[in-house]
Amino acid sequence: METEGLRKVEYGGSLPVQNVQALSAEKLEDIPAIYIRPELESDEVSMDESLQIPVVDMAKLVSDQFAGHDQELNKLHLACKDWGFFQLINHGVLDEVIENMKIDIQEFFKLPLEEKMACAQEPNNLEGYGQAFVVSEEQKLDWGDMLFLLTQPVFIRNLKFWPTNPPSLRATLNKYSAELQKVAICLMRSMGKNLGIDPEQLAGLFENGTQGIRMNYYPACAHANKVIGLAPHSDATGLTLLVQVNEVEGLQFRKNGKWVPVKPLPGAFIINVGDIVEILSNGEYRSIEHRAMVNPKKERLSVAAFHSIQAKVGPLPDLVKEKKPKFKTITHDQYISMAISNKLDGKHLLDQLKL
Ligand SMILES: O=C(O)CCC(=O)C(=O)O
Repeated sequence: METEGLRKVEYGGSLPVQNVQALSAEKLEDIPAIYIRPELESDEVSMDESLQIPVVDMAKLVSDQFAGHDQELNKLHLACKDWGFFQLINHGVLDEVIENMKIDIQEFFKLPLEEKMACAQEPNNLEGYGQAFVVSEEQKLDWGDMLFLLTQPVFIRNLKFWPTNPPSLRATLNKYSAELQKVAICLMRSMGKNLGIDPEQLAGLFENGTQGIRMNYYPACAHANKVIGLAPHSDATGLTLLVQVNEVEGLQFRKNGKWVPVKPLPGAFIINVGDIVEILSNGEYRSIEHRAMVNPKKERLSVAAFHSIQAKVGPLPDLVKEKKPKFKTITHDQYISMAISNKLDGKHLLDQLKL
């Protein structure tokens, strides 16, 4: 599939709303109604401890000399087909790179509001410090703030949104971004093998693609069972690599109508398939709805790296030679504008593209 040429991508914007960290510091007895989610009362959260996402060992995936290589490829294939989520161990990214990312982002969110606002979002631009996907005055709001930055390729970086404090953050993010991009591309190669296509085709799309990193901060909330940190959504991008920063759990994904809490393994990346990979794979792989919940006593932080393509979005031609395409093919620009107008809204974007 040909790429459409790299350029700066316009990701639309978010309406400015109150900073949640500052709001939570007011220690209000009642929180504003705009954060209260009545739907949570009827939600079912799975208590089944055995329902945990698959764990994939990257060292076994990359080398065919490794005993268990084929089984690991199969494990990855089933994880992408049946779960849309997995944890990746032995990924080769040094602990130090991940730990520095965790330390620096915690330092950033600890800064006084005025200092963080030096990187504030601007109208019609999702990058910067603020909130995700607020598109109407009426919509319910998430109990969280975030810093979103476009990180790869290097020339799309908009450094005015990159914090200068803590002083090490820019270099830390630069290293983290490059390392995770390598892991994502490597996984694409294995997914390509599993899909029975030229692995370089899928890897190449992501090599020529983009990466954005969202650093999420969910303050503690005394009414944690009534609010959502990040509303249910599937990722409009291709592949997401997430780390939970401070041991506070909160990520849940939807399986068989229930919300299943993820228990992160130390040092692992939590990986999920996004809408673009579901489309490229002609529906073979699944992007799954997930959400972030809030803790009543402790703040929660996470760092999500989103990997995407800069090419037409549609099933890979080699996968629809003998099979009917399940999705329309549209230009990258059309895809981006649909993704923005759908905001974080379940899986509506995919439904609109289904044939
Ligand atoms: O905070 C989390 O665990 C989930 C984050 C997430 O889903 C996102 O940033 O899109």
